[in-house]
Amino acid sequence: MTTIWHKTTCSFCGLGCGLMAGVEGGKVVSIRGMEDHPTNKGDICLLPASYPQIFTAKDRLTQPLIRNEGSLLPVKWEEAILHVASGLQSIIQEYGPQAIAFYGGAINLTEEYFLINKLMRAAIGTNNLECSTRLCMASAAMGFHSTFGADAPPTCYDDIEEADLFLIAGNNMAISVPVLFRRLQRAKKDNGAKVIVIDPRRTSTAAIADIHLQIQPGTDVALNNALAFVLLEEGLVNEDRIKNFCTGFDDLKALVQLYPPSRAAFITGCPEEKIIEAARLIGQAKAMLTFWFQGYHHSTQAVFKVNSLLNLSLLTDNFCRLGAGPLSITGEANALGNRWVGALSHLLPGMRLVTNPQHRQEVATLWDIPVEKLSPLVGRSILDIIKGLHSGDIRALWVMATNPAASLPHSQWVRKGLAKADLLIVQDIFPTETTGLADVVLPAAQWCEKTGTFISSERRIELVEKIIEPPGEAKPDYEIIWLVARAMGFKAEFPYNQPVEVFEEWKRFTRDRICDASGITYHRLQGKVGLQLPCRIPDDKGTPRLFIDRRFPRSGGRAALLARDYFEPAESVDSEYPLILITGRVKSHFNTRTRTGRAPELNSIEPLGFIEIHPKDAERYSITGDDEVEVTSRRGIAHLPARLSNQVATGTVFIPFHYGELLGVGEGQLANLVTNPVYDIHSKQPEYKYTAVKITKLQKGKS
Ligand SMILES: Nc1nc2c(c(=O)[nH]1)N[C@H]1C(S)=C(S)[C@@H](COP(=O)(O)OP(=O)(O)OC[C@H]3O[C@@H](n4cnc5c(=O)[nH]c(N)nc54)[C@H](O)[C@@H]3O)O[C@H]1N2
Ligand SMILES: Nc1nc2c(c(=O)[nH]1)N[C@H]1C(S)=C(S)[C@@H](COP(=O)(O)OP(=O)(O)OC[C@H]3O[C@@H](n4cnc5c(=O)[nH]c(N)nc54)[C@H](O)[C@@H]3O)O[C@H]1N2
Ligand code: SF4
Ligand SMILES: [Mo]
Repeated sequence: MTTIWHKTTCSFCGLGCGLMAGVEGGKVVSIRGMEDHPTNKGDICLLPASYPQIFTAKDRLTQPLIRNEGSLLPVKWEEAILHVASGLQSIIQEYGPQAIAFYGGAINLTEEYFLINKLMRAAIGTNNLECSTRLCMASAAMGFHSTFGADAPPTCYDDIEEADLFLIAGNNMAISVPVLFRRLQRAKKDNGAKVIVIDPRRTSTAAIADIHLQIQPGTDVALNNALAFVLLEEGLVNEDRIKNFCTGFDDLKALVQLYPPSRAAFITGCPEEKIIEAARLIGQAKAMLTFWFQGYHHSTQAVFKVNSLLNLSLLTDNFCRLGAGPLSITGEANALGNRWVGALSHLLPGMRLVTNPQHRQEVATLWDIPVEKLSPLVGRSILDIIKGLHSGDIRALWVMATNPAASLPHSQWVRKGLAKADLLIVQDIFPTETTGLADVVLPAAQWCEKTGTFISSERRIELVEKIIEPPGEAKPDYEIIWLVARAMGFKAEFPYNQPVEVFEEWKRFTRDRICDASGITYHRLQGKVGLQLPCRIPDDKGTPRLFIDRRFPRSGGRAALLARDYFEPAESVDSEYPLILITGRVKSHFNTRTRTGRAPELNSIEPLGFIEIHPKDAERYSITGDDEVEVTSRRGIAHLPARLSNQVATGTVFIPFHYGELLGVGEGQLANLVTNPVYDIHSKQPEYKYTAVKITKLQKGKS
């Protein structure tokens, strides 16, 4: 049989690698990297390579299910849609629109986020619209916004080959974005670029560092302020030049006086000389590119961490120049599309804000609704939605393409909340920890089974096309949304038949904004590599870099240097809970494992969870490798086999967060059984990377 190859884009992380999917007899049989794609140039990581096994997993959801006397039973689509629509309507009638909430992932299509935005905000009239971006990129978005006035990542991947210094903070890219890591390694080898890694663990990313600053978890702001101190102290900052395009210089200068390297060394546990050495490298770099990720965002100081890192780029003039600036990778495939469509409770479509009256007016005009229909009140963040389920203020929750029962912190509390909903609708492709709690399960078509757009971390918009049929009765999420909307009575507002119609409507919301997609059509993207937004007119080739004229979208046009004081994480270690738990990722699983756990090739690499313990700590607790360990926090208990490792420092332990109880793992390995549901007050992003725990040995390992 001949294989027909289709161009597509990876649906795992937000790097957005160009892929070729080989289809034979209506099945995807092979996935490889697209040779001439500018992002990955043919390279590919483990995850998409095994996707053919995910397509053929036996337990795909193929029929809508409704809970009846405790059991989820198959029903026809008409019945499921009617059930959802009438359930939502009766809750709106009884409790009002603020009793409804939606919670999505960040792997849906831009078109799908636009539709759910229209339904929630313009039709139902609530801003309780959230997505897993809250757990992932909300702090980057907020950091960008406060520092230079817009959530607009300014650099591009081609800056990698132009840089002579990579500053990588809280990002284990060797595991989480391997294609990017390899590109960076090549640039290091070819151009002699230097690497600084800031991470409390000795990761495989830190292994290539010229300087590894192995800080205590949560202490980045103190470190960044000390780096700024040295830069200023050693005359590595051109004050006059910086003041031309930045505000706040004097305030920042005053604050960092409180952070001499000696004090930062005390707070971070990182030797003073190393901090000075790193600052000198930063000050002398010709072009510094900075990367950061969840080591920053999963913190109650997340936005301050981002601001204080952006300060370093601004202070050293490493901004808006070839090879220089911040290059934050987004977590999931369409996390940037999700942000730009406005799928968080404080946003409106097209990089607009709920609280801005002019933005509300613009959106109301575009949707042709009275402006009063758009609530001026910021909706609930996802953890506040869970609180609302507990209190009874939220009565219905619609979940699409995310698995909150496994991925939110303090999962027992989350599950109790989800179970309290009068109506829990869960739209997924597989049975998950969350579908298990649902009143209605809606089977969705997945990547390659539907058409729409993704926007990658460098603002590149790509078309991902339908190349195979979804199994059984599974439907694209966009179709499910417009069917529910119509059944709720919004027929005129949701007249769509094809995603391209939604895309064309969305484009109008982007006009003259940084996310301007006016020059994009599906036709322009079809079979080709995407274009970088803004792309304003039909023959516009896109915009690789933003703000090259050093005019920022803040009043006065200058970026903000922000003086951010360090404070401690929300909970602290003590004699009862003496260890700091960090949670994160392994190479072979993606998030809650619903897809990677179904690819035998991937699953066999790390089929079970584990806890990494430093050999010295292990000795202290008489633990040897493979021993079963009980991990207890102030909220819950998990059980995991021990893995002794020098990757973690003494006093810290690490658990990968992927392991819910399904797919042969069983109860007890989920990191979120013990994590803390507290968040950064600015971004409302949870502190997944700092939990005080104790460990005890349960039983002797097999070996
Ligand atoms: N294989 C694989 N790839 C993935 C994913 C996956 O699940 N599996 N998920 C995707 C998604 S959604 C995301 S968001 C990304 C996340 O990608 P990353 O952020 O790179 O991954 P994490 O393992 O969550 O955390 C990164 C690092 O932060 C460090 N860290 C912890 N606390 C601190 C701190 O206080 N300061 C500093 N500086 N560092 C700290 C941890 O030790 C860890 O090495 O990966 C994406 N790619
Ligand atoms: N302790 C701890 N917790 C964490 C983290 C951590 O580092 N530590 N990381 C956090 C981060 S950064 C993130 S991004 C979140 C991720 O948390 P989640 O969003 O819960 O993770 P996923 O497993 O990616 O969930 C995606 C879901 O969508 C389904 N799906 C896939 N394709 C489609 C589709 O086309 N349509 C529909 N309807 N469904 C689809 C999948 O089967 C899966 O159930 O977890 C967060 N939780
Ligand atoms: S690095 Fe990210 S985008 Fe590229 S192939 Fe791997 S998961 Fe996909
Ligand atoms: Mo993420």
